[in-house]
Amino acid sequence: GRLYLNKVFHMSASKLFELLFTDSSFTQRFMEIRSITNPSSTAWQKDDSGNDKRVLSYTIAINNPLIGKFSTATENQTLSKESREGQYYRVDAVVHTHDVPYHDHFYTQNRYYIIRVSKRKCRLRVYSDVKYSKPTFGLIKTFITKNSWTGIEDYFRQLEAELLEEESEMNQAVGES
Ligand code: YK8
Repeated sequence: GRLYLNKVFHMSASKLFELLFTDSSFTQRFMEIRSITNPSSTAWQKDDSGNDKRVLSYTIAINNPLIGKFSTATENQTLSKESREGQYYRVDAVVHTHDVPYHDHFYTQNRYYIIRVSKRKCRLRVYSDVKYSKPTFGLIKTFITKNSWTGIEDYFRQLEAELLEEESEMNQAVGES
């Protein structure tokens, strides 16, 4: 996968996990900014293999005259059993967009790592890959891949900016302690 985000934040690893992977007010605000509507999610639940899973669904705004205005999306998240509370979290997120052309040909695989640096610092790394579930050739493949990369890059650039904003608000509230 390609590395889209690699950044140290001044907050604990468990705090960052909570912001990104629970129904936090941060997630709600970020979705609003991204024009993501109708969100719903299942609770984290352990599966047979010992990983935790949840499923998110939402509608994203696309606003591309060639592709459409909106698409529904489903995101299957897996929190690896190798994760260690407060130390290390790995979440794999598989995103399917259902209402775009060739939607049954491709999906996006995002891998999030949250790694403790110190008590109040952690690193976030996000790798992303466009995957093909059907043979896809030539122009169509180029078109899908380019569109996906642009969309993914933009999304994680904004996620980083909003997390930095959240971080500075949090640390102001706590003071320099
Ligand atoms: C998640 C990757 C591709 C998709 C989109 C598809 C165009 C297809 C063009 C073909 C619209 C929130 C994206 C960007 C939609 C948004 C997805 C988000 C940002 C027909 C020529 C949604 C992370 C994520 C992953 C993949 C993104 C899609 O948390 O271009």
